[in-house]
Amino acid sequence: MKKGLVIIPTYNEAVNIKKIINQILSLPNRLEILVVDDNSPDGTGNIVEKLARANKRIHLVRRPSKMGLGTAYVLGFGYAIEHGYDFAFEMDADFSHNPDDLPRFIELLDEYDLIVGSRYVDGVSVVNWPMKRLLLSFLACLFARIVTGIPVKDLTSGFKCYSNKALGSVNWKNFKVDGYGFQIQSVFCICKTGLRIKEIPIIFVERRQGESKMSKRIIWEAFWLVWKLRAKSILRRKCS
Ligand SMILES: Nc1nc2c(ncn2[C@@H]2O[C@H](COP(=O)(O)OP(=O)(O)O)[C@@H](O)[C@H]2O)c(=O)[nH]1
Ligand SMILES: [Mg+2]
Repeated sequence: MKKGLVIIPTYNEAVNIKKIINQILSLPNRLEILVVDDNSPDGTGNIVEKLARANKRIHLVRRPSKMGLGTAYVLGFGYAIEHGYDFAFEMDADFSHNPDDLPRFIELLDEYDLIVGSRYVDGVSVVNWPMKRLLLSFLACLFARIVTGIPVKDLTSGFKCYSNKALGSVNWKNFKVDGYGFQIQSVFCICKTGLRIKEIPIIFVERRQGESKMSKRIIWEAFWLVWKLRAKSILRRKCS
């Protein structure tokens, strides 16, 4: 069986983390989990530390302060490469991404190097978002797709599975972006290497517990990034 890692960045996810870890561990794929916690004031790190002591499939990296989603993923990808995992997932702790979807991604790894869980591939599959947020996200993805020319409908998705080949094809250390920008640039870079990408439908459910950490700064950062990536494409510069 291939060895897979699910990377979950956390900041104040004490209400969700134990439940999501247990659900992932109960899947037949024998996945391992890496939580990257940024010293969450609500004690998420302590909960995971306790779980990790009792189960070797759970790993924890604690950082001293909130350093952003982008660097948490870069750390996780480095960990996956260093420890010889065959594939790695990006996933939120808040149940917006359903752990029961993970096997559907894994089945496609023989054919594809990046599998993107998509809200916009089969119509729109988002539950519990106000119309304004849905429109903003949908239009942002459309805008990013048109400007970058990358044929993926949900470029800001944070539910993705990378083969070790995909992880090794990108210079993650040069990524300077967070949140949505990180998601867009990761697909962009892998697409430019010519590796195979597949989008599969997921049902995205807005978090029921805890708070979103996305901000206006992260949205603006992604807006400017999209134009930078377009320029890189035209000038045939490296993606990162
Ligand atoms: N380690 C770490 N995790 C973060 C940070 N910001 C957000 N997260 C986590 O990243 C995931 C996605 O963030 P979330 O707030 O749900 O964003 P949203 O889904 O776009 O509303 C969640 O598991 C958060 O706990 C951060 O600065 N550091
Ligand atoms: Mg979320």
